Amino acid sequence: MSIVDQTRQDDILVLSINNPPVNAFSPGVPEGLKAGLDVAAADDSIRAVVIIGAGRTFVAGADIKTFNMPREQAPDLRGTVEKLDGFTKPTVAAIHGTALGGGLELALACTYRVAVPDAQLGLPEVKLGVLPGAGGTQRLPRVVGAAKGLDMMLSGNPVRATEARTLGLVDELVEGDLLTGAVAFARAHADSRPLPRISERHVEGGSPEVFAAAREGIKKTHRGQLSPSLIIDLAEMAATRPFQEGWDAEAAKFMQAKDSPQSRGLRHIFFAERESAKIPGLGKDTPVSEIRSAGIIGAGTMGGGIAMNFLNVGIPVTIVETAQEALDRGLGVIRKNYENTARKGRMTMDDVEKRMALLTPSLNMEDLADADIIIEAVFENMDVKKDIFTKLDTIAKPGAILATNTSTLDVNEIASVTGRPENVIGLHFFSPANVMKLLEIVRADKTSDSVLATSMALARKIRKVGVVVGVCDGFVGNRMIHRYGDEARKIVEEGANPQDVDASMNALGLPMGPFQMSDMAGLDIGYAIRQHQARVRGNPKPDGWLDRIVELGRKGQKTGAGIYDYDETRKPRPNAEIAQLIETYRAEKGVTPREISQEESTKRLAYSLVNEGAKILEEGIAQRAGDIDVIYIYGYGFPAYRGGPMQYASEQGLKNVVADLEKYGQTPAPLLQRLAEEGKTFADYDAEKAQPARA
Ligand code: 3H9
Repeated sequence: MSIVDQTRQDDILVLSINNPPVNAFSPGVPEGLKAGLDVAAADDSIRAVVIIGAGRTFVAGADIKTFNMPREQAPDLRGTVEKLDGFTKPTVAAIHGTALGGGLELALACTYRVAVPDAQLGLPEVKLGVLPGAGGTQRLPRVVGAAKGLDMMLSGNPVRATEARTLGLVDELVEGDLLTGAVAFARAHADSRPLPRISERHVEGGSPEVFAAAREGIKKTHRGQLSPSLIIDLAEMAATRPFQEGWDAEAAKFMQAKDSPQSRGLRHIFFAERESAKIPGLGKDTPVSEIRSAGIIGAGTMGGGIAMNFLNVGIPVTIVETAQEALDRGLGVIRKNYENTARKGRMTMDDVEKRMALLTPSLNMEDLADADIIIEAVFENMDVKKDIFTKLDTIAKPGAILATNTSTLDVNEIASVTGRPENVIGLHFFSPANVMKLLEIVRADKTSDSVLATSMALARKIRKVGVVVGVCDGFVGNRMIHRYGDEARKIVEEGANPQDVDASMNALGLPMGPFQMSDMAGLDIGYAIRQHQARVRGNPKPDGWLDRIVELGRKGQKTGAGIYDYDETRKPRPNAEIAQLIETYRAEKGVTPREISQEESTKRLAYSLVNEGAKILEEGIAQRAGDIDVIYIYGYGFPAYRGGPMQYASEQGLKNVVADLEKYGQTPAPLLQRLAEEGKTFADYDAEKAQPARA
């Protein structure tokens, strides 16, 4: 079978695109389609053409891997679309699976579109920092109107074929075999003339107000991003200018967006996320067990949030506490969370009850004897955790996965108290655990491949992005964030105020700076860690300016006051007494405060993450730099359009990063230094590492 297969069904030519896994528009596809159209044009006995995808889907878009190719070598999607639009016989796109991006643009250039009811149609380019570049910005609004077109292109979310039919995007739904239905449709319309062409239509509802509202909207939804504003400009052209003008402008703006660091960052994350699901050395035949029931120990904020993930996908949960009151409180919070969601219209009260019915409260750990997985989510104390795992070892059925939600403690030590360390793993959820998409999957020394593979599959099932990490203090995310916190406190010590430090990270696109984040997480946690580490290392009691704030009883948002003051709106307000406390602290330490620019603050903070990340990579705690980026985007709010901290550093040039680290008194990690000297990026490092594994 060639990449575009031609078959005849009497008077209809069927062009079947066969480019697994998702029939992306890769080299060979445009050539195949154009050749098929030439055959159809030259043969009078062919009355119409059907274009269909082989396998599981129609075309899921341009091949993103070809975005780095020189323009002349990239697959000619626009040329194919132009040829289709000017074609003199009817063409029918037959859609199943997904018609996304360039795939939908291809379909929009056909005369007609038919689809199976559960097909998805959309223009998700904005999620890759680009814009529909093969006529989508000009054709979609001409079919669905200005407002809906903008909504689809700015959200990037697809619509189901049933909705697409109502919108006029699909001409007919095919209930039975798609190819049979599409051929019948093509035959029925083979002689209909003139051929309807979307490029000849007008945009409905394209008033200046609609575009002004869209421009206002993206300030909130896509702050700091390039491609959404280009999309609006082009949709406005579709409404106000001749087709050809919009079509030409689209080509130029597509290139502008594609060549931006933002698009490189988003494309990097698209592939890094998929790569993070792959574990080198873990064979495809590694047995994966089905998780049919879960046990959770601890009904606090974390335990409750974790339970919700299971309930949401229909897995029954037994949740264990030591006291009835704590159990009641935990269940109450879960119910309230669901009821709030129902109030917002995102689930029905019936759904709430169904989920709650899957939840069994218990005061007895013995009730976990049948659970396929047991997750411990009690407070961070090694002795308590060891005690729980010792008991679990006698209670859990053979083969059950025993997981700890520790965020810092040594999973090997926890596993060592059981007689089955191969079944023990760390599953580090991020707070709020029912919302945050990240799951750090901590592979301990003796964790079996099967337990690891089952945990990865479970992550997917409960709709998390699972990333495998190794055992060390804080694993990947928190180990890096500790260095970042240290640097943030140092910058204040040297002269900046906390709000300027936070603003320097907001400027990079993080919704919260380091101090806003620690106020939210609770300052007492970091305080306890610093005290503990000092004790362990035999150091004097820590007495930083932040420790002094905590000692005033200001523990962050939960006490209404931390580094900032808070009211019910939870908006941080700087406090004059805190400013004074910091000043006094500097004076005591003999520090003469100096002006610190936003640029310096941003660099020092971002690069402290990167430097620790490089050490983590060298130690093999993270498998790839891309994994670290995925962790930071899904767990810490690092903006996806920067591609994560490691990709951001690569964009800045690792030579420059090393020079800046040295300038600001940090010692660059050896790996960072090596890559900088060799003129490489972290992506090069990942590729280097992947090479022997694939060979
Ligand atoms: C575009 O079209 C620009 C045009 O407007 C203008 C051009 C001039 N390219 O996600 P999965 C790979 S922009 C290359 O795990 P699922 C993916 O990496 C594009 N590769 O499966 C993975 O590889 P591997 C607009 C692609 O079933 C494998 O396919 N389109 C592409 O969970 C399976 O993917 C989009 O943005 C691609 N376009 O989800 C759609 N797509 O196995 C992006 C996938 O080696 N794609 N791969 O890891 C998706 O949203 C999902 O992949 C899809 C399937 C929903 C299709």
